Amino acid sequence: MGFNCGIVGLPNVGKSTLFNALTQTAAAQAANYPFCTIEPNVGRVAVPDPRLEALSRIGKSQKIIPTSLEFVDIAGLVRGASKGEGLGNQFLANIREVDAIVHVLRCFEDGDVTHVEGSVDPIRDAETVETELMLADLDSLEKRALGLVKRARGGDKEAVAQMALIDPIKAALEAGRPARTAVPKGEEAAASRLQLMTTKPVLYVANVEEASAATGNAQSERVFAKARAEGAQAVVVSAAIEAEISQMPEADRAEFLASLGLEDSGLDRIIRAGYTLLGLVTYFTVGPKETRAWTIVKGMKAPAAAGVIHGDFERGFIAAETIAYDDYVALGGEQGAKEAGRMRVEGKEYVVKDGDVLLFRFNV
Ligand SMILES: Nc1nc2c(ncn2[C@@H]2O[C@H](COP(=O)(O)OP(=O)(O)O)[C@@H](O)[C@H]2O)c(=O)[nH]1
Ligand SMILES: [Mg+2]
Repeated sequence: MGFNCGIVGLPNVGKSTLFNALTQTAAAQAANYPFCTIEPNVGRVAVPDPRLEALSRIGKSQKIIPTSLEFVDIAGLVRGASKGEGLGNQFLANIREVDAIVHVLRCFEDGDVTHVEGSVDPIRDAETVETELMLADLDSLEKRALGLVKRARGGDKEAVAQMALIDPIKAALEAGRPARTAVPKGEEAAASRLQLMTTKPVLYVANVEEASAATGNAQSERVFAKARAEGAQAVVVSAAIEAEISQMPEADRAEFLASLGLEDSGLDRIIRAGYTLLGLVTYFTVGPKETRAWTIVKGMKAPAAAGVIHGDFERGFIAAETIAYDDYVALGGEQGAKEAGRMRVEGKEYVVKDGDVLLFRFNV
């Protein structure tokens, strides 16, 4: 499954610094994991998950294969992009293709790094970017509505239904609110087919100076307040520090992070937040060869989850032997869980939960 996050923001806010840190970390892992930079601006990175270590120790697996997430470094947007300024249309086309938006906001002061708007103000910057996205969405909805209105008048039921979805979204955009605020519950899938940018989930990344990496600063506080007001996620990072960490041997990282008062790297937090933002959850398979994490969409049933491994597993699905992560660890693995009656045999209607350790029975 190809889920991805587009890194978006004004020029010079630290997007490429973050992207490069992400892919360098991935490159350093490449000896162990099949991750890589797919194109110069597209990279696939491992989703850090400490549960893998614990499972592989118990299962005595030879190796660990984490699941992964794709990031796209999208060229900087400038005011007027929706009217074709800067890389305008190309930029917008790139954003339409991603599943979620990682919006980088400059919260660091640095006289040597030019700010396109002349001063550091992440809220103004966020609004500049959002305005361009909303204008472009409005433009594309208006074009879509033109054709639909005719069909709706002719009694086309599907067109009528689409208009009913589009009208309130258009009204929201005209009032300066993102499309996501006007999507009725249960209509998310239909709305996503409209290919709008402001329906996509957003993670704000407040890029602060090195000294504020652990605490954040006054500007990042404002970003968090904005995120809270919107029900969005936000993380504080220092892209400069992340770039430094990504060059370090794995063994030195924990100490360096601790010396800065950090528990984990900002990149790890971004990757995990991106994963959650996309509504993704993880299940595991554990065996002597490998302990592996698999990505599914929250709410997926067992046969579809099996299909992520192989189509045959889905077609010939019989059952899923299921052990919850906590049980697997507490009871010392499969055998212990079985003896304690904590291994369940789940059928076709079972909704797979985050952390399930699964073994599929299938027949083709
Ligand atoms: N001091 C400082 N400079 C940064 C930080 N993040 C990025 N920069 C600098 O800002 C400039 C633009 O960064 P870049 O990642 O290319 O921005 P992009 O245009 O958003 O891709 C570069 O000179 C970076 O070194 C940071 O956290 N602190
Ligand atoms: Mg860049």
